[in-house]
Amino acid sequence: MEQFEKELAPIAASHRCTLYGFADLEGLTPGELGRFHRGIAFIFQMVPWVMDQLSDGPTQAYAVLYDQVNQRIDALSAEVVRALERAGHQAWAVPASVRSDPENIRGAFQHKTAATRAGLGWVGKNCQLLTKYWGPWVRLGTVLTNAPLKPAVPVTKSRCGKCTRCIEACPAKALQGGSWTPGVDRDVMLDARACDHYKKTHFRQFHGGHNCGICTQACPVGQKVVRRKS
Ligand code: B12
Ligand code: SF4
Ligand code: SF4
Repeated sequence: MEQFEKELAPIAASHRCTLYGFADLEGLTPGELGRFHRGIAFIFQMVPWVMDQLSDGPTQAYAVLYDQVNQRIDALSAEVVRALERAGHQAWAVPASVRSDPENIRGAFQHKTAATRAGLGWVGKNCQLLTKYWGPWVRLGTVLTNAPLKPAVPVTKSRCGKCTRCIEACPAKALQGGSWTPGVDRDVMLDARACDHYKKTHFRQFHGGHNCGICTQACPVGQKVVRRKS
């Protein structure tokens, strides 16, 4: 595994991946993905000035960035799968943003699960992954594998404290106020249908209603990034 780990660092850097870590996913991968007991979780920071302009909804700059970062996530994941296969392992790249189960509004595997298990951050009251440094101003990627990677210590606690800024900011009243613990039902934090409906009715011009980010912009942990950069 040492050889693969040496190869991974320059591959991740060449796609401008901000952070990555190894996750123990034993028992967490459903159905046909059950063969994969490890994950590599990737974090891609978003451009601060673009994120800071989302207080009234998505912008053209955000829609473009969303596309570009998704392409970088998928390109990095594909290259990492190839590197793992060359080393004799099986691997599968979770798509950056594909709703494979439209009925239940879910993907095939949740990037946030890999990220918390890889010790990279927690799920906030905005139902998004926050890192200490970038807050929720990040997008995520995941490669699932059966390679015996040494996993990090998972994050198991929210650091949101008493803050409620994202809940107050959401125009759809989709954020429910619940705090995250590993395995808690999504509904405790987010009414996914309300969020989805709001985006589709108000922001259809941006990727058919897949963009919003008002709650992401409002987060004080994200806002710190702007203050650090100015
Ligand atoms: C479907 C989908 C949506 C749906 C449902 C959202 C949801 N939270 O489920 C809707 C349309 C509402 C949506 C909206 C948005 N989305 Co969206 N979406 C997805 C998608 C494609 C699948 C999510 C899914 O499967 N949900 C099912 C539920 C059960 O899971 P979840 O909330 O994602 O994650 C849960 C688990 O990870 C669990 N968990 C965490 N750690 C652990 C540990 C253990 C042991 C266990 C058991 C569980 C567990 O906690 C979470 C909450 O319950 C993902 C991509 C992906 N494959 O992950 C992007 C994704 C979640 N979306 C993303 C974003 C940015 C958005 C929006 C801001 C829109 C935009 N791009 O402008 C909004 C934000 C809404 C919000 N406040 O959360 C990002 C989130 C980035 C981040 N920092 O977290 C993702 C990860 C895409 C990406 N590649 O970065 N989205
Ligand atoms: S992304 Fe969803 S939860 Fe966040 S502010 Fe927009 S509608 Fe509300
Ligand atoms: S706005 Fe506050 S409560 Fe919401 S995710 Fe950020 S720190 Fe947590």
